[in-house]
Amino acid sequence: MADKVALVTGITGQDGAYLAQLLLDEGYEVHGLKRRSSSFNTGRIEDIYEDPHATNSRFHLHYGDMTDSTNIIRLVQQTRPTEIYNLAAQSHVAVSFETPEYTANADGIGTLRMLEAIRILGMEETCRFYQASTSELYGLVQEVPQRETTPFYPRSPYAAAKLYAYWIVVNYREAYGMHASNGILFNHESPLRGETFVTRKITRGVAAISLGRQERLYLGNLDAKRDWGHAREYVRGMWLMLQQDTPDDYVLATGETTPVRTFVEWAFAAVDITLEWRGEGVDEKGYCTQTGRCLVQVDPRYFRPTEVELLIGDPTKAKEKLGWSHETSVEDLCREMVESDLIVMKNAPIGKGA
Ligand code: NDP
Ligand code: GDR
Repeated sequence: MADKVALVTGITGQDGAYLAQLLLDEGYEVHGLKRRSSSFNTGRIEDIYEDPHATNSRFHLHYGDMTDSTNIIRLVQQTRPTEIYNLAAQSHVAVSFETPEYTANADGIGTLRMLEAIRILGMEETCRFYQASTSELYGLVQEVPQRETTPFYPRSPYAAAKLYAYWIVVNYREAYGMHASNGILFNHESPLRGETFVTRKITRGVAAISLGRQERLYLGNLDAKRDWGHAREYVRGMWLMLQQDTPDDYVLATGETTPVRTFVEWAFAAVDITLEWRGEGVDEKGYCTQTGRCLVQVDPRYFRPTEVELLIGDPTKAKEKLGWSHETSVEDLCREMVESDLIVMKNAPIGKGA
């Protein structure tokens, strides 16, 4: 059996794809939990997918679901991981208001199921655990910049579920001496970002508009501010947390915040379109070109019942203890995403969605 065996939940998601590549590069045997889907859901990991019939394959996918304890226990028993990265979640904040019970089950209790599997199998001393915690825990602003000691104030069913997950990780660490750590990650994006998160929605929309394939982009709250970094850099921080002698909780962030509105302007600038703001509302108001063509309109359907207005993280602890810091600026990230979507868009029709 290999020395370094990782089990990654959420391997088909943005972070799972980058983390799987990093772990393979670091010499791990990688097992991923994927959900059964009626269509292919492995697009992000196509490049690292290995034929299961190949000998010496170090990459293995297993069907599973965070809501199924039997599956999780069996998976941990079969794969005997030395490190578990728990990334699986219903991760869309707005959707969590529509599916609060499912979100609590998958994101909150799902984390408990994974920790219990380690305990039931007597692997507390042999298996390290990473939990995908989030800056959404901070919610309503209590302090800026937000750091590990800032009080939490969740503002969505998603954040409340992740709050339970955060504390159950802390509790299992203290109660059973497990090497379990929370990464409190601020927003991180990439060309692999899910299409309905705001950055990707913008960069896809901009690519489609610039190619004449879409008339207009409809968005919600343009005044929200986020601390956006590059996902590839953040998964390295996850891995570093599990390489420490002692478990702990860390903020990963850039320390800079940007309004959604500015991200929109940068994205259009990347395709040489200059926009001017003509106020919110319907008809020809919103972001328009100088000739008056309205390209971005605010649609209240994308407003959330409770919003997180401002996130800006303080990554000092991660820098000092892990030697981690971000590299890519948010403006470069935006440009990379637009350029990638232009390529994607030229090869595939645009879908509809939030
Ligand atoms: P994604 O939404 O891209 O990926 C989520 C993954 O979880 C997918 O693989 C998805 O499978 C899987 N999943 C969802 N529900 C279940 C379930 N019930 N059982 C098993 N698998 C499930 O998220 P990201 O990669 O962006 O984020 C990874 C983790 O980090 C999430 O927990 C997220 O909440 C958290 N996080 C993300 C941040 C970010 O900015 N990206 C910031 C802070 C925390 P499928 O592909 O089939 O849908
Ligand atoms: P967030 O990311 O809620 O921060 O959660 P998202 O990109 O969905 O929203 C960021 C901000 O943009 C505003 N917004 C819109 N959002 C979406 N999705 N669609 C729109 O049309 C739109 N218009 C404006 C939102 O209101 C919000 O203020 C992400 C997820 O990855 C979580 O899983 C993770 O925990 C946090 O980041 C950190």
